[in-house]
Amino acid sequence: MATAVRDLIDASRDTLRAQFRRDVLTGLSQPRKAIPARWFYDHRGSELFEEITRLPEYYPTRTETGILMAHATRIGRMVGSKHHVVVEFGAGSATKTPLLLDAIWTAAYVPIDISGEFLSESCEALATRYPDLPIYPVEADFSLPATLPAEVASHPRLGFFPGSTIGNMEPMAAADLLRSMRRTLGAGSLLLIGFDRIKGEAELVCAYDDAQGVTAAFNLNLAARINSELGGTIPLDALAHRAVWNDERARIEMHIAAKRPIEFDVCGRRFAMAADETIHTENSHKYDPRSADTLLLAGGWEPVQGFGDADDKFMVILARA
Ligand code: AVJ
Repeated sequence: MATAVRDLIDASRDTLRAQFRRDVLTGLSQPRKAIPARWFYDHRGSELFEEITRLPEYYPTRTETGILMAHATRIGRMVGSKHHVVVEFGAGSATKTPLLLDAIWTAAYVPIDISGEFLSESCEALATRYPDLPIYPVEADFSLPATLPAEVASHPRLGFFPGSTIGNMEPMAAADLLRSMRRTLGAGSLLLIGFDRIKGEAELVCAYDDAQGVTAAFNLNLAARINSELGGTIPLDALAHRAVWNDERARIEMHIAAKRPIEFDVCGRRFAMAADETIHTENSHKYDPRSADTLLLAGGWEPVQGFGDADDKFMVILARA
């Protein structure tokens, strides 16, 4: 690898480390401790998430995949015979992308992801599978408006935002993100977006507190990461995973709870947690068809057609800007 490229990667890693440090120190200093969910995804965290998607309790991934497979032909028909540029937000490992690329006419594929490393890996895999498809990866934070490569300017666009990732955001931030996507893609564009549905509390809690403890490991990995990357002294054996349904906000919350009173340092600063006090680490908002439509409209997207599964667990909505 050229030295310049390596320097760039090192520089972006430094910035990420600085942002992690700032988010953790700020988050632990609040009266209600909270750390943004994006910090779950270091290498180990990404591996654990992949493992989560295969758990028997974690229905979203396999349900959404089933919906995309079952409705591929209809989605293709609705998108029409014009070649679209597919822009995937937070593409990650891009495992669901072929389901869409096989269903519609694609002029080019533009995955936007904050992790350049992950991005180049998934692009390589897609390039092997679609040797004639132009791919333009964009390494960027998908919550900020991005400039699409000039090469794709002349084609209509289809945004792809699967996985119910939108659920990680509080409604106001989710509407902001949808508006930002509208700006990136332009008026008249299409968006195919996944939403996890509101369902019985027991099923939801199990999906975020599985019997094998993979989700617990995923959640607690954040504390281990603080210790190893920020010189933390959090006693990991004093922590417990907690997943709770917040009915008022229609969301699953994940917390890291202290089993006993603890004190620890992070970056030379001292913090304390009382027994049962928690660090709020994730929100996963759930929607019904109406609340999803309302959110899309607030973000500047007109729902065109919803696609679901037989058990009403998950939905994929096609919308137009
Ligand atoms: C990747 C944000 C969609 O909220 O279900 C899985 C992350 N957290 N188990 C979700 C997650 C715990 C997941 N999203």
